[in-house]
Amino acid sequence: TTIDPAPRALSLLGLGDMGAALGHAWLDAGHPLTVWNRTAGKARPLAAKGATVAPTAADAVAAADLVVVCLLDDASVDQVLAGTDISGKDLVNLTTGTPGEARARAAWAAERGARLLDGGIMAVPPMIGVPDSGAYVFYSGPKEVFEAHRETLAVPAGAVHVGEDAGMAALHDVALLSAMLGMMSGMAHAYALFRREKTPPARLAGPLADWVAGMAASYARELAEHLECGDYTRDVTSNLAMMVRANATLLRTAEEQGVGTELLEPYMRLMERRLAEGHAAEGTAGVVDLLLR
Ligand code: FVH
Repeated sequence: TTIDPAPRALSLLGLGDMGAALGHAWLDAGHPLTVWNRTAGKARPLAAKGATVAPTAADAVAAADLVVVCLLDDASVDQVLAGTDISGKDLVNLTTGTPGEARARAAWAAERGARLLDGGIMAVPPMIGVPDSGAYVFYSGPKEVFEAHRETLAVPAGAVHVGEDAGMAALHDVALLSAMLGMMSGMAHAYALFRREKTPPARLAGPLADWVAGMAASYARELAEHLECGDYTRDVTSNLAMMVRANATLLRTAEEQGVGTELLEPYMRLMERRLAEGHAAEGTAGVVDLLLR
């Protein structure tokens, strides 16, 4: 028989909505937890569950070898960790940032004798610590550091290591969030079309969710395949010439319904540019190239 190792101690700095959710998940799983937050009152619910509240960020960092920060942005990480001694620590930064910020933070940590894992959380707070919620975190940085803490990191949400390069987690995170914005803007336009009718919006929800989910899976793969092979016409499911023509129908419908087209037009303009450059038989992978500056 194997005996599960005791849940490991860690420190958590930042108890906003996400930080607090993480803290509750670790406490519920029996991890000894030290917490710190700029606004001290936010630590109370965690203290009531058994967390030790550190009086300063430096004390929180000193309290454990594994230190997790979940703050507003990179500038707040700078402010909070300034004056703390991170030497010998494994620092996990779950603050959303850019790939460049993550790489700079890894170098900054290394100069101070710490090892950094950067993380991008793909979840909202109510999904944290909930089995089967689908929540997960992209991690990047040294694989050995990830492996050393894998069990602890997997308590609040699934843990997925996406590369030794510290910037990879942020790159994955921001790419997915950017795609989500496209989905949100497309849905805003779709509901606006329905808003002009007596049809209840709820009637659109099911078909919209099914359509976007179904299209997303095949479209994401087709784009990746085209970008990898360089032949944007291979096994094309819908060609650019047809799609640009169909865009005119979307615009006429918006006009009929009295709906603005500002969410659709930037993407349509790029499709038209690629078509004008002579790529009628392609799919839409060429739009990706038009974005590269
Ligand atoms: N909440 C969400 O839905 C998303 C889901 C995906 C990941 N994000 C990222 O997680 C980071 C933290 O987000 P959050 O939801 O906890 O954010 P807030 O509730 O606004 O809490 C912010 C915490 O940061 C502290 N803070 C801000 N500036 C400073 C500073 N200059 N010095 C010290 N602490 C600072 C703030 O402290 P306080 O206002 O309570 O005193 C909170 O602890 C974030 O990167 C999301 O993008 C969440």
